[in-house]
Amino acid sequence: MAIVIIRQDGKSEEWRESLQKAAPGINIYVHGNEFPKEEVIMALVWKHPVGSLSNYPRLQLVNSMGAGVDFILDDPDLPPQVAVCRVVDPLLAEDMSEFVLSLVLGHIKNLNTYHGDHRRRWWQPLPYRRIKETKVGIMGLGALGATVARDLKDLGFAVSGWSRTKKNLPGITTYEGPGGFQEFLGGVSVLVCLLPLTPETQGILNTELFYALPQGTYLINVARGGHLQEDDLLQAIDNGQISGASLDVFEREPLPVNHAFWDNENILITPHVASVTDIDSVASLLLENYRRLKAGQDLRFEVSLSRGY
Ligand code: NDP
Ligand code: OXD
Repeated sequence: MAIVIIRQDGKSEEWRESLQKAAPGINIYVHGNEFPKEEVIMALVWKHPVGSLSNYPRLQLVNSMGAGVDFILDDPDLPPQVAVCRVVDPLLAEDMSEFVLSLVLGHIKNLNTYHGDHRRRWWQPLPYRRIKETKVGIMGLGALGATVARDLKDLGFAVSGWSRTKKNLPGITTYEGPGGFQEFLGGVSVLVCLLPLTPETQGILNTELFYALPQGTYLINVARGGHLQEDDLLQAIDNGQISGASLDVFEREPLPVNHAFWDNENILITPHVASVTDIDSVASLLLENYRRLKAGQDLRFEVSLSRGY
């Protein structure tokens, strides 16, 4: 029995070495190399090539090497009998929280605008906003969203959150389901998307949502590019309904060089780096799932295939 690592970013060998060091007795292979394919029962994947999973006739578990599983569930060659798991890791949540906090603070203190002014040698003081005057709305209160919400609240931000099912998070005003959505948006001056990408959340950042927000709300999308209707955002920024956006994720990554987002001064682009899985931090979780799979035990952080997350 064995594990295969499938990713296309050149980091497979680094992952294999770290995992192998943590578990010398387990056969861990890298997709694309020569090895007996029928040994593989678990695949560790990150944006794997479509079709690659069908090389493994005895595959039982596909474990995302990140928090999201949208790219796995979208794979038409995902064998129907396999379980799908994902990474939930305190360090991943901490990193996300620090990233979102940087973006929110940068926005309320006008840092992106000053960066542009600097390039033009413009000296133009702007009014700034204080933490205690800022309400941040978090879409998605899961492993990442709940941590971000808690940390922002602890710093003195007013925080509201929206999820599918009811939550009880101290100091955070929570709303749930489609019925709670409009109320959740009320009074928000920064909106953060931390939803998983599912058929229900695809395209949720759209004109209808933008105009349900207070005028001048700032958008932060650190979830998936598929949540955002890109033309709707450009229009809402042009009209002043949305004051600007920080975007870390895109429909097409890398963002094509001729994309309109690059030229928009109110959009801050980062290359999908909000929170990156740390090998050492998740090695034990991934190896534990392999052992559980072999022992026929419940897997950790298995996703619901019907719900899509
Ligand atoms: P979780 O599955 O732990 O949390 C998802 C949250 O979204 C839950 O609170 C869930 O509600 C809520 N949700 C799901 N569907 C709906 C819906 N239809 N309506 C309202 N709420 C909904 O995910 P994580 O927090 O671990 O990760 C979130 C996403 O962040 C990942 O899927 C990934 O795409 C992205 N990500 C991005 C990274 C980056 O670097 N940019 C890094 C890591 C992750 P409920 O709690 O009720 O189930
Ligand atoms: C993830 C990501 O899903 O990095 O973990 O986007």
